[in-house]
Amino acid sequence: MEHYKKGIITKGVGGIYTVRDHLSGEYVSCAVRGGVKRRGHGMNPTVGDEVCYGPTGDPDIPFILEKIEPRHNLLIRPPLANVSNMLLTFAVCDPIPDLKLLDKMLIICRLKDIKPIIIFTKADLDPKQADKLIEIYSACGYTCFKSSHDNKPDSRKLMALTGKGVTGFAGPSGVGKSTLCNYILDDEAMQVGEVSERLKRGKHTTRHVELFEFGEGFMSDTPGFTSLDLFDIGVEYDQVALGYPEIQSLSHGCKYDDCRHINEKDCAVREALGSGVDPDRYARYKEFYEELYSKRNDYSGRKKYE
Ligand SMILES: Nc1nc2c(ncn2[C@@H]2O[C@H](COP(=O)(O)OP(=O)(O)OP(=O)(O)O)[C@@H](O)[C@H]2O)c(=O)[nH]1
Ligand SMILES: [Mg+2]
Ligand SMILES: [Zn+2]
Repeated sequence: MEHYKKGIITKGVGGIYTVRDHLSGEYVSCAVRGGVKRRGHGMNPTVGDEVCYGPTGDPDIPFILEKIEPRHNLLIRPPLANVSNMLLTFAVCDPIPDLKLLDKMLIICRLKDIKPIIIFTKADLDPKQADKLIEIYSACGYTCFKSSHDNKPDSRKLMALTGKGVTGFAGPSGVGKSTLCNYILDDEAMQVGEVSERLKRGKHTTRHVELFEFGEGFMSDTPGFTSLDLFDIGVEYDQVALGYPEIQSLSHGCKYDDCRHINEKDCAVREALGSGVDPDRYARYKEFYEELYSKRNDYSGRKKYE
């Protein structure tokens, strides 16, 4: 594959993929050869994929994907490969924040080795709720920002946090992901004195994932989504705590090494409810744990402490 060019998929619509060449920075359109999926071990080309591509001789579609490099990770929602950071975006209201979805995304970020950055948008609509949510999630150790019509996160601060990799937006529809993505790209372009490659979609529902150059890396606008099933994704009940750093750090104080923090005696996590542990976050932890545990249908070999 030495003679092929290398790049990253920035967009894929109707079987045609836009690839940004790593050396020239040029964008080219690529078709897919039937065999690429086989050679790529059944991988479907996905935005964020590192690829090799070569010429076709056909002026309509001048290039073709030859190979997909092994991935660091892959997300189904939003559909993105090789994600380094995720901007978990939730409105403080309109639509009301789906904190179950946020907590699920935090579990997935830990499992997939993705740095989560939480952004609460529409803070102008309910400033108190914004501050409350920021307080809860910052106390767990997460990096949080609030964003409103006239006060958005600084693009330079975000760039310092995100670095070279792919940064994806994730969150429900209508929370303001595209609005913020536009703002951040414009803000960056202004600061470096360039014309921005602004998303030209205004206030429309986003239909496709697309990567934009951001600092040394890429930022993706993505369509919103509402449902996410931890069981379908393959999350195990004993992985739920990965999305709850406050629970993990307290668990050293529990009487039992394998405390599940459900109904065990002398559980440091449950003793900290309302002080170190937010009761609503804990309720979601318990719900996810119990749901995955019963779906796994494996009650054997587990100690009961009651
Ligand atoms: N009040 C207020 N409204 C906002 C803010 N940010 C975005 N909006 C509005 O929210 C609506 C949805 O914004 P979008 O940016 O299209 O939302 P999205 O998350 O990209 O939605 P999808 O593409 O469907 O996933 C628009 O009418 C925006 O003007 C904000 O900070 N405050
Ligand atoms: Mg959008
Ligand atoms: Zn415990």
